[in-house]
Amino acid sequence: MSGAGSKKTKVAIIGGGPAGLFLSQLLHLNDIDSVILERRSREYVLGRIRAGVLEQGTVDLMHRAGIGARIDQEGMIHEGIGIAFDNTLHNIDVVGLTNGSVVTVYGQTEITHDLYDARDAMGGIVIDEAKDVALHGVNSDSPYVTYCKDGESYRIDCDFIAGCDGFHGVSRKSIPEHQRSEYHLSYPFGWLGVLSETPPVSEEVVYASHDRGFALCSMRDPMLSRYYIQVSLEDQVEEWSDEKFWDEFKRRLPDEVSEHLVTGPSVEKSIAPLRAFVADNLNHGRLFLAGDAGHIVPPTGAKGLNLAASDVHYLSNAIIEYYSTGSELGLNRYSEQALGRIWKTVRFSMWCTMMLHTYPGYTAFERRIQKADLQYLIESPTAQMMFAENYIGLPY
Ligand code: RFL
Ligand code: PHB
Repeated sequence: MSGAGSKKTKVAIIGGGPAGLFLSQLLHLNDIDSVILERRSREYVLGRIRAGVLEQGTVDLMHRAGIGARIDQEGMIHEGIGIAFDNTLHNIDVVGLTNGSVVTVYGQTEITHDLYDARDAMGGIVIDEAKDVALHGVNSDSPYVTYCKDGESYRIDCDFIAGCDGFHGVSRKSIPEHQRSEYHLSYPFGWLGVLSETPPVSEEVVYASHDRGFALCSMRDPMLSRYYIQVSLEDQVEEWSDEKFWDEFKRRLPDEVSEHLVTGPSVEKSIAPLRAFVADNLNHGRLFLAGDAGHIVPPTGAKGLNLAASDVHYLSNAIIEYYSTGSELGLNRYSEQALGRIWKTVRFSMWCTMMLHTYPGYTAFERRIQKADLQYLIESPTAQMMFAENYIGLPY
């Protein structure tokens, strides 16, 4: 191709979110070089507010990637979780039900920071504001990617391409449609999320079901709260003044929780639609999909980032095995192995979503069944065990 230059690397990674950064870091620690191509600026990527609840497997992956020091200091260990309905708060004793397992609250923004710092310290190559990224020759032994930056075009030859570019990325779409099988489900509502520099209303994360809609109390640190409410898909974020948000949020929480609510100006506010999606093959020739590029779960249950971490665990191991032994066994198994855990986690996220949200058009009968589901959960040790086992994260 004509253009400003070409490079060669072992793994071209599309997307500099957590999946791409984790993968590049783990490969580098095993002397496997990679180049990350990220469409956005670093400032934009580091400014995104997203996940907050991490399974132990994700924390372990951070340690494997050499970025465990800050989460060990600043991560908030959570031993239980609150479920609220009918103006009452119930606690699920996650640590007791799982022989000592916990989750850690630590923002995705902080993980991304830690990963960028580690990549910089090791001289990792992350090309930001890479435009028009395109994948070529994924079914050949010599794949390559092309992109433009500052008006110049470039080519990177590689052994493998990792598609870590999220749901809207280019990697999955570069697989011919007749060779893709995808499962999609859209929910008739979204989540309005607010970040506020106020002390969290509860020590635990609280999931609240209310006739007016779902609400969620989470946090980032002792002076930073992260709250969500279910909203209609037609709602625009501009329609939600801070005052309107706090008012609605408060109404959906039990009195014993809302009486502790401290309100303040929002420092971030956004609406995300809820969807579920699985690409039923994460491998096409030399292309491997990981994270949101291959699947999306509705955020009830806090699984999206955690699934990206388990994908990267499997994929990094397979690539490391290939370069150290020449075996392609792990690479050939990657899609099936990752999808086994993904489908079970999609199931859990969808069940949580179904139990906790109000659905337009639901009959009184259907609402009663939701309540029975919640009642059963807080009364039955068996149901709580199932919940806790999934919440801490299924084994890798
Ligand atoms: P990302 O983070 O979307 O990163 C993909 C990156 O690829 C870039 N990109 C491209 N680069 C080059 N060329 C292109 N053509 C490109 N197209 C896209 C993008 O700019 C981006 O930087 O995907 P990744 O790495 O797979 O990570 C997945 C997670 O971000 C996601 O699953 C979680 O945030 C989901 N999620 C949660 N997950 C949890 O585990 N726990 C939670 O508590 C949790 N809460 C949430 C969430 C997601 C939310 N939203 C906004 C969807 C709460 C919310 C509200
Ligand atoms: C969050 O802290 O952003 C969060 C917590 C729990 C969820 C989703 C998001 O289920």
